Amino acid sequence: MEKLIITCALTGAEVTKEQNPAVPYTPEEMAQSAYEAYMAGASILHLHVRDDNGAPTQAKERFKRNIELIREKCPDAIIQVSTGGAVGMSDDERLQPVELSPEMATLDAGTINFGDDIFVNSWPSLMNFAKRMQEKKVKPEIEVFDRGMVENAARLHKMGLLDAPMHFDFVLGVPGGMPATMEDLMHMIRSIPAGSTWTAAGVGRHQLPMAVAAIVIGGHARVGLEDNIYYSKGVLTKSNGELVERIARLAKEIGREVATPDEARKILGLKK
Ligand code: KMH
Ligand code: ZN
Repeated sequence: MEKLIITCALTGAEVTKEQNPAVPYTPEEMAQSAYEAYMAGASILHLHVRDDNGAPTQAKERFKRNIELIREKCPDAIIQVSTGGAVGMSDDERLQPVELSPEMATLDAGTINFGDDIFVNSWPSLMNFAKRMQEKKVKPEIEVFDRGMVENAARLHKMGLLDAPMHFDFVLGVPGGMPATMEDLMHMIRSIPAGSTWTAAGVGRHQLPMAVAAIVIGGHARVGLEDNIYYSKGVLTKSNGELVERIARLAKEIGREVATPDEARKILGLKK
């Protein structure tokens, strides 16, 4: 099996310090949290950023500041910006961090119910996001919340808007999306084009079992406070680093080595 790429989703748009004080908001907190995750074995840092009040923002300047501080502490980490942002943001708002030409950005591949909200990603939007990433030479991580989204990605690929090999992130356990079961994960793995790579991101209590499944099956794993604020049932996690450290430790125990950022680049076909 190839080495395991660990992605850390540091803060997201939905979780708050009221839920877990370890959720980073400021650029300084983000850089420290990124550093701990990186030192524990994360090679990809999935970024949302917050404004001075802790609210999610896609402002380019705020992303730039966060990335600068993260770069000082994690010089070779792969930066993956979110273009999902938060529910209700416009496409133009969401696309701003792509202008900074990060190595990777997320491409949310369809519309779903998202808890009480609707996360809107219309077909014209998908074409727009894919085209912009292609123009900026940013590798998309295709965020898949449901099976039909793999078909959307395949259609974008046919149209020449998504380049192979594609990288998918299966987000399992969002209320409104596919559940986090082994059957669902296996079905998703079988549905993606040959030669693609994939990551599993379980939400809430599903984070650990989905990451372990990915280690065993040969995919890659995403953990972090964006998706889960607990270490175990009823016990808040102390940090992103703690969540990454456990996955790195389990991978080693199971006999799967953890990829460095440069090894992750090779696996994903990224040029530094
Ligand atoms: N915050 C969610 C609405 C992504 O990063 O691309 C979307 C999200 C996915 O977090
Ligand atoms: Zn995200």
